[in-house]
Amino acid sequence: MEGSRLELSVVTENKAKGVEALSILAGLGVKARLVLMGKQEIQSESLEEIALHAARVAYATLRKPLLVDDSGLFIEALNGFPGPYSSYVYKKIGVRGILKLMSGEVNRRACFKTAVATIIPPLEKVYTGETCGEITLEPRGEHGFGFDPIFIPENSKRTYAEMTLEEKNRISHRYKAYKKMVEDLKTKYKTI
Ligand code: ITT
Repeated sequence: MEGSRLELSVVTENKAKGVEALSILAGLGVKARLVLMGKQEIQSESLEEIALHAARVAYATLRKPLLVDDSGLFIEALNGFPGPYSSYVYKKIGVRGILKLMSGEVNRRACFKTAVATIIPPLEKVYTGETCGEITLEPRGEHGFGFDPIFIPENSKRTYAEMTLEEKNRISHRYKAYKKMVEDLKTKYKTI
């Protein structure tokens, strides 16, 4: 029954991230819509905590099944910075600022992580995904958003920004978290 199919609202103020999320969800067969709305971010070291809190606040307004995704880039040589502060750091210093912090650093290892919190009453749940790789010496590529031009995932020679959306979505941290989410939701809801 099409009418009773679950629809998830993807809540974010970052349109590029929202479009990417919708594309992943479409590929996983989930009906979703984008709600461009600022999320309330608590200060925490945990992406899971940030995502769940923001999802609860968004649910208080929307009152519809939703997901909030909190992601970040964790750079080993910088002790995991910018991690949960990625949004602020991206706005303040951008990819060039990160490359400056990494100048002369030989350990280029970094991981992108996503925590995606879903609220589908009465259930609340957080799923995580991670893709590791390396920080480049220079930004490369025009696709994607945020730190995509300076991140090369493992087993690739190209940055995320040099990949098409479909290519990134096959291997990304976000895809891995959403896939876990959809597999779990499918065990709970027949109508997803
Ligand atoms: P919302 O909180 O409104 O969803 P946001 O841009 O703040 O939007 P996040 O907190 O999840 O979203 O992400 C923080 C920053 O990390 C984001 O602004 C990007 O700069 C970067 N980022 C997150 N996911 C990324 C990805 O897949 N590729 C490149 N950069 C990403």
